[in-house]
Amino acid sequence: MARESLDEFLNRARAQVDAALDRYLARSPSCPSIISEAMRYSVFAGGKRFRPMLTLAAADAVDRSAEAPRQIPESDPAQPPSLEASASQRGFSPAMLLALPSACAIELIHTYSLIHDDLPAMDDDTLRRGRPTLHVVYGDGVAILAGDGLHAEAFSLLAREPATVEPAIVARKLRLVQIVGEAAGPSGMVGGQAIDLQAAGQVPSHAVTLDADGLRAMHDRKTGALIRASAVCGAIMARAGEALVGAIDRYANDVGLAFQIVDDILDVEGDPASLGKTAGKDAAGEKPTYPALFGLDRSRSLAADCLARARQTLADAKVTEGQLGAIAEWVVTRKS
Ligand code: GRG
Repeated sequence: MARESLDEFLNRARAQVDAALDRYLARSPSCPSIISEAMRYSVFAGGKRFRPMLTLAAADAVDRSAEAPRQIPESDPAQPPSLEASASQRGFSPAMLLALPSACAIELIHTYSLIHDDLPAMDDDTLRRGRPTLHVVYGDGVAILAGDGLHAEAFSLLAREPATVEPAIVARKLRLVQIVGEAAGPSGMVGGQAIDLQAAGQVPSHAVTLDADGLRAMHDRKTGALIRASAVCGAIMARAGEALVGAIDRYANDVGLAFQIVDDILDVEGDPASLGKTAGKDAAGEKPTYPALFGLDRSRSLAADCLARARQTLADAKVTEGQLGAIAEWVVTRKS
């Protein structure tokens, strides 16, 4: 059978992620409708779902690789609710189904980070994913609370799903809570965002100037950590051994760096209509970026180096690529 194209995989996986997010997210009367509406405004605003795709593709790749069994024997046949049943009919492997909640949890954290990043106290942006930012529509207070709500929902979801008392799966879920918490917290995304504020001169008493190493270190925390966690969660839920988890982590490290470099390039070159956000903001804010430090050509070649290293990592670890290679390539060649 011909291998599914990346587009086919993305369409299939996105549909499952969107359906699962809709099912998982609290709504009235379990929470006030204004919070439900605000969270959903941002979660369903048309994001690319890059991180959940990485989680699912990593789970699928591990499932296909020799080191892990193709089936997950300990999944509990008494448990699957209707979402899992329908996902299964659409060709999701058991490993991908086990990874789906963590894929969604990470998208919730990513969405919260964008909501807070857009606030006047942070990046002060009025356009995101082609629509007015959440605080423009609902005000700063509700936007802060919607971000807080998504953050908390993510950890509730990681603990809750897949709903099973199977000890091996419960142990993996607990490991994911730690990994995602560290990636999103002060050692990861929050720490990176703090450095970003300092570098942008928004904390005058603690301003810093970043050189190339400093820029890399900021991005490793701010965007890289959550991207790495996305892939690693998929691998762990698919029962990857430690060597394979390590390889997927190194692959995602390069993919995350490429993602950020390309994002910086698009901020200079991108068409605002297809970017869905305000282009040229980095330069306008005199932010340190790859094009600013290295120029556009060298930035492009740095991103291409990341792609080559990511592919080599998979080959060295004898990972059956599945969609992981194509996703890395998409990151480097995407136009928006
Ligand atoms: C507020 C704690 C806190 C953190 C915010 C990630 C972040 C930290 C800010 C986002 C700033 C930014 C635009 C970074 C560039 C890379 C990036 C994360 C782009 C947005 O991610 P995409 O392209 O967005 O996956 P979509 O809309 O497709 O989900």
